[in-house]
Amino acid sequence: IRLEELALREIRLPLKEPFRISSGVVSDRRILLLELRDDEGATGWSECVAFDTPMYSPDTIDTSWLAITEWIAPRVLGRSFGDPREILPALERDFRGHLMPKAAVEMGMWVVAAERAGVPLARLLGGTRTHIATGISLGIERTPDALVEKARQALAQGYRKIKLKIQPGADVEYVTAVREALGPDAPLMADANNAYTLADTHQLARLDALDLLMIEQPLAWDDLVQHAELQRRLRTPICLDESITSLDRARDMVTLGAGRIVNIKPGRVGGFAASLAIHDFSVQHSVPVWCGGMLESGIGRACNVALASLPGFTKPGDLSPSARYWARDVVTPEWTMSDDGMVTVPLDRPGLGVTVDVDRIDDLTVRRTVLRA
Ligand code: OSB
Ligand code: MG
Repeated sequence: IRLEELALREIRLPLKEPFRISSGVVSDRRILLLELRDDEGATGWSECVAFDTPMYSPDTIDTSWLAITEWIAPRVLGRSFGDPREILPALERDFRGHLMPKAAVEMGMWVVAAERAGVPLARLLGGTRTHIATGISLGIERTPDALVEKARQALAQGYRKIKLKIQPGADVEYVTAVREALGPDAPLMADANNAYTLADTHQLARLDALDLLMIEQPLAWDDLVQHAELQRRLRTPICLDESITSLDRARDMVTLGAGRIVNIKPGRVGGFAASLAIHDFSVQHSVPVWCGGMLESGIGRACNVALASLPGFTKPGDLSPSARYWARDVVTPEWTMSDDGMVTVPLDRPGLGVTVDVDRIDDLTVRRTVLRA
């Protein structure tokens, strides 16, 4: 596979409602999309999951744009790769960080490879599932009652996992209200996006009484050692998100006991090859994994759904349907969920499995640039 042309574009896609996490809020989603074309004319789309600001990881839309045009594109354009697994290593040599733009290019190359091979992306990756259990991630609300209302709706819609964003001042009281309203069997979890320190151990331990599936990334975004200390004091499993940026960090998590579950976001770890490596390692070590989300458009969602079809993804993913986020998505058909909370893996055509609505994307585009070999 040889990349001939790489187009970058930024679109603006307003979320139906602002999404608040402990470290920031997203409302008008700026999204960086890539269009790739190889030397035989096969094409593919991919999405860089970075946000407007470095509130989740150091990557942003603007630093990703710079990284792709200055350093990533020159390493892949016009160069032959036997397998998409060779791409991340070629982007890692003497080139630190910038995992989200690296991932966007790497995943785009997998999409092109799937198109060329005439197979669905999910199958090229080794996926075996046809339907994937879906969860919802609920942002921080102003009051416990407002959160209870959202959580009630989510349960009624069929979601198999309900994730509540928490922060100091909006934690035990909020989660308790939801637990009481939804009952003991509701599949609840919490995600703190780094809002706590070990000094908050006592407060976090109060969540143990609420029978959560897991607590996601309570401590610093790049920490493993303190999470290990915290996990020793909690009954609830810790799930790591921000801290797992590679297979090595997943190994460290297991070695240190820093967590018991991994949220895999391909954009966070440098793409599909790294995601597959973390998946395989986790299966070997009996660590459950699930696929996280980054408020992606339908393009990034297609990549996540394909990945989540692998056998080790045993917990529901943050794979909400298009209508949860957008008035109208950029793909057809839009992503939907059945009444029992399942998303169907599209296996009836090659590549992403959905049609990219280029007219809609053109309408939303605020800048575009084309790079050639
Ligand atoms: O931590 O998983 C996270 C959204 C923005 C930033 C961080 C996170 C999230 C989500 C959204 O939880 C998941 C989704 O795409 O629905
Ligand atoms: Mg998270």
